[in-house]
Amino acid sequence: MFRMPPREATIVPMSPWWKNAVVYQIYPRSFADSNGDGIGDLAGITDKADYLAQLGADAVWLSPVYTSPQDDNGYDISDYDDIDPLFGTLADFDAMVAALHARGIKVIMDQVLNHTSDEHAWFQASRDKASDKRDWYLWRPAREGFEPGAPGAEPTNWSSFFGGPAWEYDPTSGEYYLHLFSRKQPDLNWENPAVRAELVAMMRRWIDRGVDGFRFDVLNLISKTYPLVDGVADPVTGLCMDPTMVLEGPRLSEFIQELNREVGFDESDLLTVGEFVMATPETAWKHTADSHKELGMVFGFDHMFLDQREGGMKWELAPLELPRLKQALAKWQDALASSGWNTLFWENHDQPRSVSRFGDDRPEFRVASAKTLGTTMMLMRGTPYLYQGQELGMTNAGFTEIEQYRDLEGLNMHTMATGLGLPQPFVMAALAAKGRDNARTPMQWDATPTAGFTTGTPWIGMPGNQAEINALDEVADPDSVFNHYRQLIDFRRRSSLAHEGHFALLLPDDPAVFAYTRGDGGQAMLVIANWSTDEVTVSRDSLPAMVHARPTLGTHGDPLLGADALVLRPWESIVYCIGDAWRLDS
Ligand code: TEU
Ligand code: CA
Repeated sequence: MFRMPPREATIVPMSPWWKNAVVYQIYPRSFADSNGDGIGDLAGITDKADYLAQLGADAVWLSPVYTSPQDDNGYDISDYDDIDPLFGTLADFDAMVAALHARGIKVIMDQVLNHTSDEHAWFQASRDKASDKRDWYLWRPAREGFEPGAPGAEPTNWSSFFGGPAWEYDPTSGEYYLHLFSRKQPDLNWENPAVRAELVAMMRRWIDRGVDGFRFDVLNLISKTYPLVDGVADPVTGLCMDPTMVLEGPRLSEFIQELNREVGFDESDLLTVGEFVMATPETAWKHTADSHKELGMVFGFDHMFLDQREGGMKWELAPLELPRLKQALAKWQDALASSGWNTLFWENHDQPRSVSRFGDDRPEFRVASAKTLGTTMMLMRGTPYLYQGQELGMTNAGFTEIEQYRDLEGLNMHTMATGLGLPQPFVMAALAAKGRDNARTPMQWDATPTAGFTTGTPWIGMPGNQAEINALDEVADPDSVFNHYRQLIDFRRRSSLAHEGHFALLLPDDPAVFAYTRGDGGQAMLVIANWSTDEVTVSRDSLPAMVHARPTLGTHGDPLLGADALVLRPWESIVYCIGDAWRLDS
C-alpha cells in the first residue's frame, strides 16, 4: 500500500553534504559500556557502529569526551587535546573514527569554547594575578564599596544558568571570576587574541585526526558586552535572570567569522552547528546565511519553551498548545527559506524525551506517537538531529526520589526550590517533567536488567521499561519505532523534495492536526499528522488534491479516506508525494 522510491532512485544531492545528512547524537556516558564500569565509552560506540549504519545515520555528534572532572558530564573540559580515561584513550578514539568512517558515518565533535573547567591548566595559571594567563578569563574586583567575598559583593548581579551568582570569589587573588554555568566552568575571555588562537589550533588538530565537524556549545555567549553591568534583579532570587544580558555580544559575528576562516570550515568541508541560547530566527539567519561566512546551522530553542510559563523558567510547567508549536517551527522554516539553514530536533541531552513530552508515552499510544513525532520532524526543511534512544521511542526516566538524579542543574534547582519552601511534590513533578537526566538514562539495547548497556551497575538509573522498549526487539520488528525512523531516513535520502522543497504550514490553528507541504505545483509532498489521542476528521477541501495519491509512508496502514474527508486515527501520520525527483505517483 505504501510506495517508497525505488532503491535505484537517485537524486542529485545538495551541496554541501551536511544539508542532506541525518545526524545522530550520542551521549557517550549513556550509550554503551564496553568494560563494565557502568559508564558508556568510546569502545562501546565502536561496538555499535553497525547499528548506527543500519539506522542510516550519516554523522554522529558526540557530546564531549575530552579530559574533564565531569562536574557537568564533560562540558567542563580540563584538556581539549586528550580523551577522558572514563571514555578511553586517543587510540580508542581513532578506532571509533575508523569504524564509523568505514561505514560512511562522519564524526562531529562537541566543542565547548565559552568556558573551560576550573581544573584546566590555563585557569590554574590564571588564578595568579601575575600570570600571562590572568587575562584569559574574566576576573573582576568586588563591587565598589563592598568587602571582597561579602554578601552582594559580586561584580554584577548576574545569575548563572545553573542557579546562584555567576561570579565566584577567589580568596587568593581577592577577585571574582565569571562563570555563566557552574563555578567549575569559568568563562574564557574571547577579547584576548591568544585565547582565540589557542582554540583554533586545537580544533585544527582534531581535524587532522579525522573529525568532520563541530557542534559549538553555547556559542552566542562567547562575545560579552562591555562594561559588564547589572541587569534587572528577579524579586525571588535577587539576581538578574535575564540571559539577554550575555547573549549576542558586539563581536560575535567577527569571532565566528574568524573561526570559520582560521579553522577552515569550508576547506575542510565541515559540518558546523552552533548552539544558540535563546536564538531568534533573525539571529539564526544572521549567523548561517552563506555569504556571512559563519556557521552551517544553529540550534534554536523556541519550540522547547512552549510547555512552560511564558517568560518563566523551564521548571514552571504549562500545557503545550499545538498551534503555538507549529507556528514556532514554521517561523524558523520561513526565516531560513532562501538563505541560511535549519536544524530539526525534538531531543538532545538537555531535554526530556519527546515521546513523554510532546507525544504520549502510555502503552496504547507510545509507538504511534513516537513514529508521528518522527514523521513530523524528519520531513521539514533542514538537517535532522536524532538523539540516542529517540529512534526507539525511549521515555522519560520516571524518577521519584531526589537521590535518583545526577545532573547538577536539576540538583541545584531542587536545593534552591526547597530552600524557598516550595512543596516537594511540586518540585519533584517539575524535575520529573523537565530534568536533563530524563535524556541521560542508559540506551536500551535489550530486555536484560541493565538493558545490555553494561555488565556492571549503570551510573544512573533506568525507566525500567526495557522489556518493551529495546533495540534488539525493535530492529527485528518491522512495525517498530526504529524501523519507522529507518524508513524515514531512507526516504529522505532519496527524496529531493525532502531536501529542497519549499515549506508551507497548513491548518495553522488546528489544535490537533500538524500538516505541511513541501514543494509546490507538480512536485509536492504533504505530511499530515494527528497529534492527539482522538480520531480527527479533516475535510478534503482543506487539503491539497494529492491526498488522492497512494501514500508514500504512514503509521497505520491504508488511510481512511472518504469522499469528503480524511479520518486520522489517534497519532496517525501519513506522507503523500507527487512528482518527486524519483517520479512515482505523477
Ligand atoms: O547547554 C546550554 C544551555 O543553555 C543549557 O544549560 C540550558 O540552560 C539547560 O540545559 C536548559 O535546561 C549547553 C550544553 O548543552 C549543556 O549540557 C551544558 O550543561 C551547558 O551548555 C554548559 O556547557
Ligand atoms: Ca566504561
